[in-house]
Amino acid sequence: MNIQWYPGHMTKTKRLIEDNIKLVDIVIELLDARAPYSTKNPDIDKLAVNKHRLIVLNKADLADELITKQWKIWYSTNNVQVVPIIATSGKGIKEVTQVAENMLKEKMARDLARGRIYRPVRAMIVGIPNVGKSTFINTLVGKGSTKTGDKPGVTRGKQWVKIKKGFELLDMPGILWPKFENQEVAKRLAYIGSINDNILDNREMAIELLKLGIRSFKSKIEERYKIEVADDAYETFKTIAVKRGLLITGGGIDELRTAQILLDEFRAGKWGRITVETPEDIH
Ligand SMILES: Nc1nc2c(ncn2[C@@H]2O[C@H](COP(=O)(O)OP(=O)(O)O)[C@@H](O)[C@H]2O)c(=O)[nH]1
Ligand SMILES: [Mg+2]
Repeated sequence: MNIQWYPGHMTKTKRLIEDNIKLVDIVIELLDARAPYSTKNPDIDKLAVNKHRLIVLNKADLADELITKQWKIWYSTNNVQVVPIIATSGKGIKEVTQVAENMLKEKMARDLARGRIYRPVRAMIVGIPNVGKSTFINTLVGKGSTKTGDKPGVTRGKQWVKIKKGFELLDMPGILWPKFENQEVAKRLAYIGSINDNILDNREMAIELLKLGIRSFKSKIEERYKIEVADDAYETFKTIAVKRGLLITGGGIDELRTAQILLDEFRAGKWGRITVETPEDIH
């Protein structure tokens, strides 16, 4: 298997982010908590150099709680704080603004001491497609906030949104690209539904996912499909197809439908809360 995909918009996107990053005090980077390595842009450290950084592990409702804690520790440094959230429900959102404000307190105090004109703290959201940037912005902005109008330097059509007193967010997220040259990463992005399905071999993808599952979360597959999981992924695939009655006329199993159902159910969290990579997997 070889997943081929190339984001043609990369250069343009990169320039846009470089322009916008200049305008903010803090960069909020969204990752998918189910794959916090694979959903991380490889160049963000360079792009956001000298900026305060906050990593948000979104979709925490779908991820393994224990592994989310490991990732939080893994990514935390003096400069980078990590907050798990559920953008769809709003859980953890308040903590994001609190942590951001805390990180910027010193800077604000410094500005004040130097007698500088008051100016709100500004943040922008970045992340690869499908990590939940739009959902997060919508939840964060909520009903109470107000658009503050165009300001010089902001790419036309973009606006600052006041989240609370002294805290503004660029209303357009920066869209980053994943580590597209890495096949292991591509597979994990496919599992969580972050790569367009029509460029994938779903059958192969579902069997690969089962392979990973047999290694790392066997009991969750057994519970979901009420089967005994075999060591061999294709055997397990067939067992699930038969159990679900996914057969074709004339005999045999409907492999395409089985694959689609497996992937859809996994992505919807029906196998349980699963993270497809741990910090240990990546070094
Ligand atoms: N389960 C779950 N789904 C989420 C969460 N946040 C976003 N989503 C879903 O993820 C998908 C992509 O979200 P979107 O905001 O469009 O991502 P974007 O491409 O980064 O802007 C949508 O179907 C959202 O409903 C979350 O915290 N939990
Ligand atoms: Mg979006």
